[in-house]
Amino acid sequence: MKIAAIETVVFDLPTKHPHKLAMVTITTQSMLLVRVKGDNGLEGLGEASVVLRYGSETIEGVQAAVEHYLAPPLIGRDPANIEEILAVMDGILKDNWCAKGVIEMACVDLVARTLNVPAAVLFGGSVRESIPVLRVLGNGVAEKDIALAEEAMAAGSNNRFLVKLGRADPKDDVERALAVKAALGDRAIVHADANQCWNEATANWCIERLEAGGIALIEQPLPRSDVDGMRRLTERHTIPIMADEAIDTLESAMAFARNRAADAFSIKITKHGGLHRTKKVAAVAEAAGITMFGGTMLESTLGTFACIQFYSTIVRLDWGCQMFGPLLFKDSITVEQPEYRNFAITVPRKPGFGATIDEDKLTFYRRK
Ligand code: MUC
Ligand code: MG
Repeated sequence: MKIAAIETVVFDLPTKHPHKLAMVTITTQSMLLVRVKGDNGLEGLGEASVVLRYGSETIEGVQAAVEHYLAPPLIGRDPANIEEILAVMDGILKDNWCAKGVIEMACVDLVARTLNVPAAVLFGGSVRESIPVLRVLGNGVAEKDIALAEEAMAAGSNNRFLVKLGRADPKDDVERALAVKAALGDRAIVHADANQCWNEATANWCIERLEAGGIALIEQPLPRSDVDGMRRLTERHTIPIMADEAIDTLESAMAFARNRAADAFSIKITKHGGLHRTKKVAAVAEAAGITMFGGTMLESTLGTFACIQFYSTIVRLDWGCQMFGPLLFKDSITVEQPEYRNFAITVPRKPGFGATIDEDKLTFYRRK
């Protein structure tokens, strides 16, 4: 099979309520749909979702990188030769993980659909039928976060939550996270994510209090480049420390593994530049005894289907996944909707990622 065409569409999905992160407040999330068309008449779908100031890419930049640089030399190549596809893209642009990752994602979907197997089969097969799913609480106000968590628990969609910190005064942040944990008690697991906002002294002060108040895990407390600081926090505190922004390339994952600078990694397909590269990062983590979390970049249903298909193959996914995007958005651009049940998301068994585009919805949400 050969790649006959690669097409892109930017679309913007509104959220049900503002989602406040340290970097940005999201009311509309911009995503890029990539369709890789095979000469066999089938197409593979990929989705890139970008959170501004999380990494360095923008959705318009990802589209330009795909359209102008990465896609043209891939036409006529076999999408099953993923290592070759990755090498060709690396020969054209440095980094640009999101742009490379979304093309690779669509190639994987196309190959799996052509073989008529779920994409998980290409990554060793699923080791679970559903994945416990954490919901990020991004209201920035304890009462609203608690109300949202109670609603999610009553609906059976989530009993794991994450409080976003790093935006406010550290003392207020800690108070808010502890208020959420105190209200939910033993009924829920609560993580905290500082998205690189603290220095080491602040992190030590906050982590001691968060741990004492029953928070289960601390994500990316320090700036991404601070491997030594993350190692010291990991050694000093009993509560698990997770690396997120700090690990993107295989080399950065190796540096964290070698230094044991985290207890856990948040892995993400587009952050690492595709499913194959994410599997390599997972292998480094596994070898170092580092557990994993199936992270999100706030994907819509399409990207969510791709992520859960892949995450179902990760053996040490001890922290479950964070694929709550479809619960935050008002609408979706796929015919199929993910199933959230028993606090977990079901892994579909359909060919590829198991998602098809609702063309009317895409027409409505595509950027004009
Ligand atoms: C993260 O884990 O930092 C993107 C959306 C969200 O809620 O969190 C970020 C990712
Ligand atoms: Mg994070």
